[in-house]
Amino acid sequence: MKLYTYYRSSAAYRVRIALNLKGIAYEQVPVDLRAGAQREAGYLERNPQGLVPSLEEGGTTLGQSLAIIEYLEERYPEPALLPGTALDRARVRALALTVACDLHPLNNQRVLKYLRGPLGQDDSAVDAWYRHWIAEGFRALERTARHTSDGRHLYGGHVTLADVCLVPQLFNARRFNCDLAPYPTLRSVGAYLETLASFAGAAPAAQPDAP
Ligand SMILES: N[C@@H](CCC(=O)N[C@@H](CS)C(=O)NCC(=O)O)C(=O)O
Repeated sequence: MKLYTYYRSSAAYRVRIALNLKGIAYEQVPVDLRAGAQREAGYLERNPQGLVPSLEEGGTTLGQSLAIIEYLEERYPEPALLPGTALDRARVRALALTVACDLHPLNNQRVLKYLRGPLGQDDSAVDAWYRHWIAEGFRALERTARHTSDGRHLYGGHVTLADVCLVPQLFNARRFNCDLAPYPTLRSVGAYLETLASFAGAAPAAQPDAP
């Protein structure tokens, strides 16, 4: 398997965590987002959206981190990233999608670039935008986590898809100096998960394309 990735991409970071958790060997192909490599013709053939990650296997390429992780979950069921009952699975997916659908896309590089470029916003406006959407998403996650978390995982007592989405988003929020004080449960979960080898090995600083 080949993962097209960028060390600081939180969507790629999710897939790296899932691959590590499942013990799947893979090769990394770095796509330098700062240099615009995601918009080069060769990469667009693989991923028409011009986004990382993409996962290549047996001549086929998949995009969208959550679709990739669900594919891995079906192919390599152990350890399971989704719990045993339909209701629990729906709740875990709801937490994961809060990050992946409602928070992360608003703060993606191309969105921030559009705010800065065509919409003429300065750095302080863009930072305010970024922090606003982190706060909106994290407030809701924290509120839910108070009922679902054991202090080490976002949902229940095992690592799930929700954790795989949370940790990269926490990394991103710290990078943009967001105030995380209002989210003690999220911080506690992140602090524990970051000690696990599968998460630590997927972290941006541990990637071969990190500067
Ligand atoms: N929903 C997509 C999001 C992918 C995404 O936004 N990737 C970002 C990096 S985290 C990217 O490639 N950005 C390139 C750009 O904005 O030009 C997924 O989960 O895979």
